[in-house]
Amino acid sequence: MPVATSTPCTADMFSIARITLREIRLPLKEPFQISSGVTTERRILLVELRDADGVDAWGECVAGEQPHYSPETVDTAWLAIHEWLAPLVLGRKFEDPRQLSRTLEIAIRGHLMAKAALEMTSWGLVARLQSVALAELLGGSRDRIATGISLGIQQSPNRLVEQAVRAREQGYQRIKLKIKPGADVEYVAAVRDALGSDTPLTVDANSAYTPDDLEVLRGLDAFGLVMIEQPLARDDLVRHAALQRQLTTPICLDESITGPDRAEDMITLGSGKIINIKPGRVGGLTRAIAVHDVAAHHDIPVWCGGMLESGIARAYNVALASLPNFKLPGDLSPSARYWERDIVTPAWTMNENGWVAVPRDAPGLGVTIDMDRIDDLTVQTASLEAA
Ligand code: OSB
Ligand code: MG
Repeated sequence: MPVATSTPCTADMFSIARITLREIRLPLKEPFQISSGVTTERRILLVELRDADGVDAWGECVAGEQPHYSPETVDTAWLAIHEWLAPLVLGRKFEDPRQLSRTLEIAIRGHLMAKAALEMTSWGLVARLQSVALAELLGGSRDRIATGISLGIQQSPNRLVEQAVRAREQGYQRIKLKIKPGADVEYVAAVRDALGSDTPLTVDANSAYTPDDLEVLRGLDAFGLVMIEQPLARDDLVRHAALQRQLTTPICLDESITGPDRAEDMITLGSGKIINIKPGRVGGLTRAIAVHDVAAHHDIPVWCGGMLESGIARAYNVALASLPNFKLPGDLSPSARYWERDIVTPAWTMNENGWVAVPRDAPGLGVTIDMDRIDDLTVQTASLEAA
């Protein structure tokens, strides 16, 4: 039987005729250090999808330059999309982005950030095709998102205190401190002392500790932290569960939660009490919503994490964070925290009380791609078309 390639797309279907990959280099205003490495300039992989009628949408891969946070990098994601993922989706008719998500999930192991880049952008495309705001397409109900800041590891406790004080003045609703062995209790104590007991404070270790560090981690219980994020290894839910039983501070998992199954495992084992959702980390928005739903079902609050992304990925994160179980402030800092000039207009802003507005009035992402800026920053491109 001939494959029905001539069937026109119904209103709900979409098809990708062309995928364009671009790498840009976007310098950070100041270096950002986490336990596993420092970033001074972002190499960012951008994705543009276009359907046969020329309707297009932009998205972004959150992989970093080095495999410090996850095994994926800009270069592995470029390879994965170019060689394996693009051929699976180009020219195919999909009923919705969820079907595209399943197609990638079934065929290819791993490469979640590469998959997410295509999958998320397909939501952007469908939002354009259906003339709805992305937040509405995702089922989000909020019109503003509480925002926190993530402060990188500093040279001294004093430097960190200065940054934390400035962040509070700017209105951030929660302050997160990156920590690592040797830059933990003393730093957190200094910040807690300077800010007083009312400012919501959290820490993020990016897997820098082991169960041997129990006494240091218990030392953090003294500071009334809202959570301690990802203290142990990414693939170690069992030891996180043992650690959680020894701590009063809730553990939040970031790197460990790669999809809804890991979220269920965390809940079953008691490995943590809060989940940081990054759609790029879990393979896209379909799976991010599935993690959100699993957590909601078990009364586990979630919040939206960040990956030093540009204003393009920020649009997807803000739309996702408008779902009801995003109950804690997200790492959704405004453009000016990271960049001299973002690659979208208007730039993302936060008001003086720490709220980011969810675009709801315009179809699609709610921001415009700054093509001049992107052209200036582009170092390589590749275009793939349906056969
Ligand atoms: O663990 O949340 C993290 C940045 C890079 C890699 C990992 C993380 C982070 C952040 C940044 O904390 C938050 C932001 O984008 O502002
Ligand atoms: Mg984290």
